[in-house]
Amino acid sequence: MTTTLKVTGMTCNHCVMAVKNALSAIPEVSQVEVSLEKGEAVVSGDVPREVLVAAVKEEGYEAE
Ligand SMILES: [Cu+2]
Repeated sequence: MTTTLKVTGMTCNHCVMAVKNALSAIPEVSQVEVSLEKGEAVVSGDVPREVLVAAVKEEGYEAE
């Protein structure tokens, strides 16, 4: 299962890494691609969208 999230608040590669690490830390997540240009995170893994959104928000960014 792949989930695409709109992530706002990312301004540089550090932000991208922070979001990527936060999502990767979820055990069920197998792969994460984060695009700064698109403001988007594509997450592979059987994880409810709310859990992914919560992880991004915990890192200080907005996701929907
Ligand atoms: Cu940054």
